[in-house]
Amino acid sequence: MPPDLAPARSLAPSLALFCKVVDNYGDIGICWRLARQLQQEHGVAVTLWVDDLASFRRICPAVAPDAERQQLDGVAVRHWRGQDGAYTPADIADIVIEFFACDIPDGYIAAMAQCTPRPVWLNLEGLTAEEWVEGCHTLPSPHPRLPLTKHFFFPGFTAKTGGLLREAALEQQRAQFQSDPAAMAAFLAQLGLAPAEIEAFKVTLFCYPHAPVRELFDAWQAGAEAVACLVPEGVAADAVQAFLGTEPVAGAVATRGALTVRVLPFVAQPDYDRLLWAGDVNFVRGEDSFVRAQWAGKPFVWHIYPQDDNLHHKKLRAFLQRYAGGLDSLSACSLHWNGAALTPSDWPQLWLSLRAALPDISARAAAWQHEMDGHGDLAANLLRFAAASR
Ligand code: TRH
Repeated sequence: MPPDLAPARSLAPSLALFCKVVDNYGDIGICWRLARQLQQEHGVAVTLWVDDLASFRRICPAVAPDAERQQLDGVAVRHWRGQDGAYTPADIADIVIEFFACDIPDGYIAAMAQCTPRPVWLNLEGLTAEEWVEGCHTLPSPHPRLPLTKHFFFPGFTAKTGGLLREAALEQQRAQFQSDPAAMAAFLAQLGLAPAEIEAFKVTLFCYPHAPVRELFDAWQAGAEAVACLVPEGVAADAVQAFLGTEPVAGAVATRGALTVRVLPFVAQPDYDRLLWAGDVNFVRGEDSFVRAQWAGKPFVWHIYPQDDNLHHKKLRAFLQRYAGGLDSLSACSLHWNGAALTPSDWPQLWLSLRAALPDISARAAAWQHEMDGHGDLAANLLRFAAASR
């Protein structure tokens, strides 16, 4: 830990993180990851308030879906049932984080205003590679009535942002796993893969339903190389069912031509990392799996979360500009995968070009990791900012 982080431990003994699950698993995925890291690496006493325990349980099977309060991996988890409730200053944490501008209860805010000193209040925003983020990171937003100031905290890809979530031991765990083919094979076998699938070129597929999955399956099926496509249960369900000819439940598998599609159980977060480490190419989506794919050091194709008026295409291009300069096949594949290309999609050709460029794309993945490392990790950056704000 850098020496200038040391005071954060004593200045930030408690932290409340409020998470509203808007959609899918990324909201709770990010908050759960951050909560654990703050507790485990920095000794912060974290309370995670979350409104949807069922979604939480899919990425963390230890979650009890009916519990008002539970302790998980050293984190106090509270079921956030609504905006009502009475709070006193004794209930308020030293650092209060609202994720994605979710409205925290009025009573909690009123009690925050009564604290001495006042808590550090942050709005942890979504990840984007757009340049404007640098100007907005850490900007203050005074409360209209109460003596409180909230600050924006943006994750990001440059030194003028909060950086990316990354656990201190992650790189070592990944290196160990990837240098141990027996462990990797055992892990994949445990997920149900047959030896031929473990030997094949492995693609993990996590995307939104509108991705052109059928076209990609057609290209792989007609290709010369054996491809094992591993799809978590519930993902691209229509295309997977059409390929399998059966319900796409965990364990379902079919081979046509060169392609085997296998439905995997949804796994706990640490196992999803292992899956990405074992993949030869990873298709990821949203925010958290997108970042994990970057730490996996493997080539990846990102399906960005769709927004109105195709705002997400701008964000996709901003990322590709930072990441994929000189890697035309990766840019082309990414734009076509997201429906953002200006030309018709020729998936056999797009895939062949990407496949041929994998050594260059892998080299870029390693250089990118190194570059991102230089910005520190989001949890440490956040604590450093909080300590300086108190
Ligand atoms: O699930 P996502 O699409 O989530 C989000 C949310 O929709 C959110 O509202 C939106 O703002 C955001 O995307 C951009 O994709 P994401 O972010 O990749 O989150 C998935 C989480 O699920 C991530 O923490 C990894 C985890 N996961 C597992 O733990 N096991 C699995 O088997 C899989 C496939 C994923």
